[in-house]
Amino acid sequence: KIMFRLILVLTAAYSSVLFADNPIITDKYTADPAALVHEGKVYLYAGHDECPPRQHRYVLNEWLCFSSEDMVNWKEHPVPLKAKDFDWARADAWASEVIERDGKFYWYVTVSHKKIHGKAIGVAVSDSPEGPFEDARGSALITNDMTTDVKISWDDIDPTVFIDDDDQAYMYWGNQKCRWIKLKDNMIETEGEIHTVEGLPEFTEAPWIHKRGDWYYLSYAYQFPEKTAYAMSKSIEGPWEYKGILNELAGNCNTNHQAIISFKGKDYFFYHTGGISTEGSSFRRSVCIDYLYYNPEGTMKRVQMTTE
Ligand code: FUB
Repeated sequence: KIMFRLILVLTAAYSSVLFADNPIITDKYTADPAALVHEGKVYLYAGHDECPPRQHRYVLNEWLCFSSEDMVNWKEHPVPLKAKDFDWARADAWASEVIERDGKFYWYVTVSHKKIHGKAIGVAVSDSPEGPFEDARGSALITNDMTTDVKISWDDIDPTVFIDDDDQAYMYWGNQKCRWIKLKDNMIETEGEIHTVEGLPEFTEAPWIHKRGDWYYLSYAYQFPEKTAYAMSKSIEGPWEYKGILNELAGNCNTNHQAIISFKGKDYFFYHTGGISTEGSSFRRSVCIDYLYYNPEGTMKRVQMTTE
């Protein structure tokens, strides 16, 4: 009987080592994943949740970078960017995304502005996806006073950047309203007007743009607590047609922030949950990854969140 129990315990321990791989990073809290595929590797960029014990608020001072060749083993690259690397920023390393253009890597980030009340969007640049990164302009790309129809101070957050087939770059972002603007070829200046996306029901925040075949996809955090919903379009500038829920509430966490990529013939959905936190979870989040599947007509199947 003792032997039988021992075998059971050993089997359970072995299984958990082999299969319990969500969340993917377990030695620190990681939030707001953004993923980049480059030269046979996936780079994961995430905010570092550092909320002190017994407190319940967002404390993020830096972003982290990890890479993997197989989506199972992740290597951390030492702290490549902090909110304070932007001289004009006060704090708050909120959601971000990295994109490559002509051999340079541009990291679009959300921070709090020192002088202009509210959140702002900045951009850092590096010659390598692993950094080191430095502020690319010395000033914010978008500040809270540029969009005055939403009366909260955190409506200019969560940038996602996409380069279309004709090489025109676009940045989407927002909380409560989803905005977009063109970027100049240098990737560090905006071009033209700020637009507001129509037709995204209950848009909260966290837009992510990706393209597959002829379809553009705009996924976003929906309601609060957040699910992930998405819309599709035949053009990056819309109109967008709402397609429904892509991911349910992320476990014990109020926010739900996704990134979507294809890598080595498979599609992946990155998100965060409060998975490994023992003390409140909305402020101690952990990045998870699950497979993403498409239907034949291009819509996306609802994500099955797993612990594997
Ligand atoms: O991590 C801070 C904020 O929480 C992000 O900018 C939002 O997307 C939400 O996840």
